[in-house]
Amino acid sequence: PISSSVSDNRPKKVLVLGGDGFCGWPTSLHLSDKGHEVIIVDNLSRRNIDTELGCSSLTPIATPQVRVDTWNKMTGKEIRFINLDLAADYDLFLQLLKQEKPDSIVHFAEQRAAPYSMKSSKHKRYTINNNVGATHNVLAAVVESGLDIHLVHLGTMGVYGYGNSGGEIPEGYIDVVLPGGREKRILHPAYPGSIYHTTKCLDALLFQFYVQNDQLRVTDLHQGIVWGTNTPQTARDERLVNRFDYDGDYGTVLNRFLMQGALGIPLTVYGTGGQTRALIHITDTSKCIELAINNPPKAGSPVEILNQVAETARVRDLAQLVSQKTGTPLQFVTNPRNEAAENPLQVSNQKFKLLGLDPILLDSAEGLLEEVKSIADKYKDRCDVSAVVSKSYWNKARAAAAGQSA
Ligand code: NAD
Ligand code: USQ
Repeated sequence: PISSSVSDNRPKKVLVLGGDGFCGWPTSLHLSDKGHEVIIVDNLSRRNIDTELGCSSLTPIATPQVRVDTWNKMTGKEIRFINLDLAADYDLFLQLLKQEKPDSIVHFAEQRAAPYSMKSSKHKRYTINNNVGATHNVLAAVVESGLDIHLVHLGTMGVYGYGNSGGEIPEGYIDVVLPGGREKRILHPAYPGSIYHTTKCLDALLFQFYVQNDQLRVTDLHQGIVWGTNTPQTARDERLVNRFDYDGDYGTVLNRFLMQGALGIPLTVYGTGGQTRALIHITDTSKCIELAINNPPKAGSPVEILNQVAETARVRDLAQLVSQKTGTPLQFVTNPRNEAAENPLQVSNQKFKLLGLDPILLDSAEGLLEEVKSIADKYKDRCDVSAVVSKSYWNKARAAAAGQSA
């Protein structure tokens, strides 16, 4: 185990909050496959946002009921699905905890797109209220239940910010000397780049408070950008297929480029493409979550923070990689976001490595890159090309530069 955690490989009862989403669904199947009892809690807000935006997953995802039924019949295991809004249905969630007494909660259930969070005041307010509200409800309910439940939360690399140069980003904390000479270990300063990323910084403060005040056991995973679609479990049946977001709000960079490459749409590099970001494949996301639930922090220890990343890469290098594979050219577009045009990024991922993760790296992921491209090719008739361009601007100046109104 890592310094402040204990190794506990027993099968567990796990609530997967947001278990219908891109990361949550494959993780639910992975945990079930490994012998854990899984209960998915999700209010299907992501599917409703697709309706709001007039787009949908490139892959035809089955309803949660069909997904769960297919898995249960195929494997003889039992995943349950509960439709509940974590930001609104506090009493129902508390009742669920008391009834099910889970060992662990994996919390994916937040509005996770930075561009969506920046669309308008309405979207900013929704993202803050939903994400911070859901996280706080989960924490308050764990305390009120009186149960010793380990909470594993999906945070983001974006809490550290991308404006800094030099030095490896540590896992969550830095040692400082305070005015007066006192030495202290503090949370790494937060430099969020969007309202969405800001919610993850606010979450981190809530965790710090509840761990200190109520001795909750909390693990916060600062995850990089996830790429890929299927995992060994979701590939087992068409009805288990994972979602594939490609639109300007929810599509993340490498999956977007692979999809654009497969369809011959010029690869939309924002600005100079000098932004460096952390990446991880969806199969490794699922593995990391199991490692986290099997290595909970000891009671009384600070929030356990791990960087859930495989490697870092520069956006224009990712575009070039995909361009070489597909022959689709790059298209440099005015950056709709307010972010550093160029940034270096070095990140420690020592803790997951110590726990045994051997992450998938792009250099040796030829087959997996091909797989995403072939999925995009298979479902290309479902693509709405008009949804590819990002229509979210960080501020009025950005919108004006792109010739749009914010
Ligand atoms: P997603 O939108 O596909 O899944 C989130 C799920 O949570 C959805 O199914 C949604 O319906 C549900 N949800 C949202 N608010 C809810 C609420 N109030 N009550 C109940 N359910 C609710 O997102 P994802 O890509 O699977 O990301 C999952 C988590 O991982 C997020 O917290 C995100 O911030 C984090 N993360 C994602 C990435 C990535 O690249 N996708 C990278 C780093 C971190
Ligand atoms: N980008 C392009 N072209 C595109 C799309 C994106 O150049 O077509 C650039 C963006 O400007 C940005 C970078 O690629 O510099 C990454 O953008 P992204 O949309 O892939 O990722 P981001 O907005 O940071 O958000 C995603 C997830 C979020 C998660 C975060 C992890 O949606 O939930 O928290 O990745 S991280 O980036 O490490 O903070």
